[in-house]
Amino acid sequence: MATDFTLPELGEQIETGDVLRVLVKPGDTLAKDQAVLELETDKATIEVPSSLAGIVKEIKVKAGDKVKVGQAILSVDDGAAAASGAAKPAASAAGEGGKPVDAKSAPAKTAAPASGKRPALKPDADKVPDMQPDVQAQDRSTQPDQSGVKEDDTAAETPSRGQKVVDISRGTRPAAEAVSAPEAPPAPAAPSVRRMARELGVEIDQVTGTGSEGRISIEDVKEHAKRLVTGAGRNGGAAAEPLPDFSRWGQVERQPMRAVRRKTADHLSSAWATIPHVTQHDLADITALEDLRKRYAKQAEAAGGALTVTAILVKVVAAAMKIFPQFNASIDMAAGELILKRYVNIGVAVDTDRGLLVPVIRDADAKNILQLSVELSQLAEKARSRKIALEEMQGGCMSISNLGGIGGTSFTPIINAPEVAILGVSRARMEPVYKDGQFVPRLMLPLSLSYDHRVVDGADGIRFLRWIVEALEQPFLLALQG
Ligand code: CAO
Repeated sequence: MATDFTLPELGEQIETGDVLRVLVKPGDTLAKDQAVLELETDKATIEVPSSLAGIVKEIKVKAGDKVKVGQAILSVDDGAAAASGAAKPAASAAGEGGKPVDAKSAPAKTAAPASGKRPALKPDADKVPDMQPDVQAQDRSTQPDQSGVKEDDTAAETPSRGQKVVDISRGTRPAAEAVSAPEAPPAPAAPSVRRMARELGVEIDQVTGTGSEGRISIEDVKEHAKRLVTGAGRNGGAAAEPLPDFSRWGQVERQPMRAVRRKTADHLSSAWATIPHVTQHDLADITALEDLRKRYAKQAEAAGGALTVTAILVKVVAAAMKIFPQFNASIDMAAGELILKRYVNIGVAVDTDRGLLVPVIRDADAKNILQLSVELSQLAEKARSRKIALEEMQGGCMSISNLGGIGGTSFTPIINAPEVAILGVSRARMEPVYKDGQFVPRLMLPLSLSYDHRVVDGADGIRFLRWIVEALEQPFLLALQG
């Protein structure tokens, strides 16, 4: 009998994706957990594993299609699947018959099937420790293991491409390492409440539940949505003007925006419209630092990293955030509260062929520059090769955007909300600097700090930036105060 395989839950807040490739064709014998689709979502490329086994009868989507959670992807005749598919997919997040286990009721983050196994499509960066240096262990040790959820043991035995619970990358991820992955506890909410949150575009994890043990009700979700609307004034209430007919002036071509581009556009317009930005510029004399960087470059190389100015800046910015905690905050206008973070995670903007991605280095303050240079190289490579997981791009406290490898003298970076500041870096160049009565050639690095003026006053903004400049000019300051 032919059964439809529908697109299962992809993770919190992800409802759609663009089909990059269909990995099977009619007539193929499909095994349970075999990857059937390569999908690009807002931030990551994932492979979608099948919960069905059998003979592929019909493919219902094609490359370039936009598909939604719950949409039929292909149909499978399970009558011929005795060998590989006879067993019920009890350990899969997708239910029998290929239907996601109540896709609405079981968002990836929260759904742990009765077997205690993780649901199918949870993008979980913390499950990618194999790509990380030793520091990752230290990293994880700072995070509570709240999940108690384990990976599919079967997958651990036979880690074939299709069996990964979440295949953000297209490589294999040893499930044995994934077993130790910590996971945040699910927000306590009924399926109908989750559905409502999704429809309203509300992140269920952000909602405060008023029920017993923090259970979230529909009213809580509505209240949260109301606060978002009245408090944040999303997009400043300004509607875009209608576009003219450009073809009146010449030939034009319309191209669909890719998922990452759409997400970037939404995110940045919202940040630009809702955050009162101020940008301050300064110059750091990195002549001495450049000598040090060159002297120790081999050590970083031997460790598998690159001792670049960005890696050094991650360390400096992390140290500065500890000294100026108002930069390690988020603002909750609706509640009239500042949220101060006791961890320091730094996002680094990476230019990829899919667009801008911002992987996050966790607990950057606790890592040395060598460790950071290795981690940054790995994360940038993963971002560029589409192997980065969604969660590796979440939880940032402040971001760094270094365009200096390309050029430029200064720019005004847009804050990566809900963070409150971002450091832009332009191209270092030799400049004549007046020193001790004469002009001397010095290597000057232009820095541009944008901050949320609701949270940071101008005087604090320049103190923070000055501290960064001084730490770059006198690295001893890092050891002394950082
Ligand atoms: N000034 C002068 N030279 C710089 C520099 C700077 N600010 N930043 C980097 N460079 C140099 C590096 O030293 C390196 O030179 P060598 O090859 O001689 O060693 C070269 O430029 C390339 O550096 P890199 O880009 O490989 O390494 P990085 O760690 O400095 O940067 C990363 C890593 C990921 C930040 C960078 O590759 C990148 O993607 N930058 C773009 C970020 C972006 O798109 N921001 C915009 C966001 S808002 O629209």
